[in-house]
Amino acid sequence: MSFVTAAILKSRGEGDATFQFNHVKIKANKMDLIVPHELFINNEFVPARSGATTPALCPADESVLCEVSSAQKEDVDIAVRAAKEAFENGDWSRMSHRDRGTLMFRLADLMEQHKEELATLESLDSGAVYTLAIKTHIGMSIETWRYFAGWTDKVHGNTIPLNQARPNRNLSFTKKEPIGVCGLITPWNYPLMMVSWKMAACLAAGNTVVLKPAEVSSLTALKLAELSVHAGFPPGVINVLPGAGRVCGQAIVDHPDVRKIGFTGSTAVGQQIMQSCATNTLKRVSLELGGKSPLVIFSDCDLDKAVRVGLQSVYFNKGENCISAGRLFVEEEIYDQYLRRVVDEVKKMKIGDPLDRSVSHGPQNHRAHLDKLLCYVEQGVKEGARLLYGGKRLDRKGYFMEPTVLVDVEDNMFVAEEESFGPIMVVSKFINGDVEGVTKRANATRYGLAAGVFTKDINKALRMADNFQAGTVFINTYNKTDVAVPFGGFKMSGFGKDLGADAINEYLQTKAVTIEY
Ligand code: TAP
Repeated sequence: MSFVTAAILKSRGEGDATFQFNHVKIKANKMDLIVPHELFINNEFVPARSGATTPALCPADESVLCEVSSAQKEDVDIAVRAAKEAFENGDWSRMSHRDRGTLMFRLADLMEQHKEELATLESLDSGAVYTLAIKTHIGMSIETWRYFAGWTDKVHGNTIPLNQARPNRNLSFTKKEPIGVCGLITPWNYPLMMVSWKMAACLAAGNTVVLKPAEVSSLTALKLAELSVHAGFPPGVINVLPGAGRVCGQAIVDHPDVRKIGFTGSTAVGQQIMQSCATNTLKRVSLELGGKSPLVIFSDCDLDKAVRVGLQSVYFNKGENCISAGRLFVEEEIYDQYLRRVVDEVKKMKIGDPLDRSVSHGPQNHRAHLDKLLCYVEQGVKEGARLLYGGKRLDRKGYFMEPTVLVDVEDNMFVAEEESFGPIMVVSKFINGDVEGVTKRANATRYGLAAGVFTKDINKALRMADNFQAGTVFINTYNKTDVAVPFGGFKMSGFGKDLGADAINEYLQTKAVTIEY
């Protein structure tokens, strides 16, 4: 019997009364949600040793959804031990690559079956509008698991010609091996999707995982953990530890038995993590960090599309989008017209309960983030940017902010340089026909996550694509990501790729074997 057959037979499929765990029941969206809220270690939900918890707040009405266990250093030690045992001695370590893929496909199928539940939970916990959560937050997560499940049996090395030790001969070959226990640390903007981008690639490569999701939005990561048990993942392969970054995250980063960190979050924390990895245990690290992505709109574009997509480039997921267009550069000739049309469209956006299917703009993820965004607008106006629309918190319960348009932004202003990570369009004008000048201005940022251009002149578009200093470039579109396309930044937006074939390599190490015969 193969290991995967054994694992599946041993697995506690849905409805198996032997898999019991503490959970809360939440009624929402005409559903009864079963929500795990404790740490997930070695295929069991357990409270933090210290008993510490933090409340999970619903950003739409500021209510407490549940108390979530908060991992401390001692919990990290236990989880890493479980992950190490699973990697070195467990069923996972003996399973064939293809069998690992089978488990990942099973998990994706279960996610699909629980899609509405997952999307509802994501919406409640992060403020994402349900229609987007189902398509992007959850839909793309499922695709990601399937995409990387397909990679599990396609990882292989090379044979390499080398100098012979005559009269004998030699042969060298390389093997791509998993690294071991990997620590994954993720942000709150697309909670389950950020987890899936990293975890699926990491497991497809054969590693085991200790994940720390963002403390403010960890519920879908715990639900994923529950589903992984039903799918048949052996104990210790996936461990999920909600907790504070400076406590639980730092303990994962510092742990000597964690051999790789996959991190998505801010540049400041990424730098700190890289420093810790270098100083303490010299572990490998990949960093997906902040951005301030330029979008250049030429007057020879399809204006209807540039308005529609321009709005999406900023307000998608209420601006809590790493590749969000942080600056729009609009050619002088169409500047006023473009702004007029943008404001007309922004006024039509429906703000409200994210579970309401007609709503397109939900609340910001948490209170501290909303406060930061309001200060950001204030600072922009203080430095001379013109507030064309919005800029205020809505007078209702929940962390709602008006979609905002700041215009006439000069290059040296705070809002021209810093990422907002919120629904704030920052617009500057450029001189008619000044391709070189606008490219220079677009690249004058320490970040390099994404960039975009709208023009019907394909020569101009491709030249811009050549010259943008960014890991992702969009031409006459924006936000168009796909599980098969590598994703990651240049400059201070980090290094290492999520998605696509490149992502698997982030979680593999190469071993060279030489034989004499
Ligand atoms: P961060 O504050 O950097 O937090 C990211 C994660 O790191 C959280 O889980 C956080 O824990 C944890 N963390 C904080 N300090 C830590 C430490 N000392 N050691 C280990 N872990 C630590 O970012 P955020 O506010 O969640 O997310 C927003 C940022 O992420 C933006 O800059 C955005 O651009 C970037 N982002 C980038 C991408 C890509 S793909 N490049 C995608 C999404 C977001 P807590 O739970 O305590 O906060």
